Amino acid sequence: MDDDLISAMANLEEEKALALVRNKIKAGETAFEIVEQCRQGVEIVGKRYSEGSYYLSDLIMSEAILKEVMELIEHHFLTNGTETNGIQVIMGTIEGDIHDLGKNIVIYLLRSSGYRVYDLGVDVPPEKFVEAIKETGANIVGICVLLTFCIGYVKKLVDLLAEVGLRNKVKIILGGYPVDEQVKEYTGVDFVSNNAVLALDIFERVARESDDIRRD
Ligand code: B12
Repeated sequence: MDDDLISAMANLEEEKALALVRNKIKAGETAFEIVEQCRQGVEIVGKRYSEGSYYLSDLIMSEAILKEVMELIEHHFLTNGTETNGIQVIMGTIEGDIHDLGKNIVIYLLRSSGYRVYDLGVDVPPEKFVEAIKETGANIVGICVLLTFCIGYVKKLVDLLAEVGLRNKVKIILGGYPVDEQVKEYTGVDFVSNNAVLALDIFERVARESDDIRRD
């Protein structure tokens, strides 16, 4: 994988990044490959921000560029949205956290693969996830968390699901920059992923291996 797009994203070179994306689409790279390079670039933006060489305005700029990239990608890889595999998924960014670029990418990839996704948005309290599960009957839940101090709310959601007797009826997939095996163990979720390719693999595996997954 070339790292030209990764560095254009990291250096916040908007025009260059968009031109590279257009070229990569023409050259036949997949949406997954392009998104992953952008994610790696934006990860460097985050590192520079925490080291103090980038400011909040730079985070905002990286958001703007990534949104433009996603528009290009959606335009080129758009499916007609009518094909569905009937599998229902609830997605949301957990309470206290408003990061949603990664969540929206995963939602886009899921919808393109035929999933019916209910997007609860950002800053979603555990109770709202539970309500949505009850209302829709969906039994796959995707949660996004980027702020480490919000990981506790994910645990709160898992505990709440146990309390109301729903924990065994749903599979919970947690995604976002800080998640790893330790976070999985602490929160009690079923799977974790910090990249889009692995995320889609997990959803496919859960759908394949669970007979009682809710379909339309
Ligand atoms: C862009 C950005 C912002 C944007 C967010 C815009 C938006 N609409 O999302 C803005 C400018 C608003 C922002 C605000 C803040 N941010 Co910010 N932000 C980032 C940055 C640079 C990139 C995040 C991103 O979009 N990455 C690109 C996407 C594609 O990657 P991703 O989110 O990881 O998603 C991928 C995977 O994780 C996975 N995935 C994601 N979600 C899901 C869900 C499921 C179910 C699955 C399976 C997979 C999955 O697939 C995705 C595709 O590959 C990160 C740095 C970083 N390393 O992540 C900091 C970062 C997350 N932010 C940080 C901070 C501190 C903040 C602020 C507190 C700053 C401030 N002082 O105000 C606020 C918090 C606001 C809030 N309450 O949430 C810190 C968090 C530190 C920590 N330990 O908690 C980071 C790590 C930067 C840093 N190094 O310091 N931020």
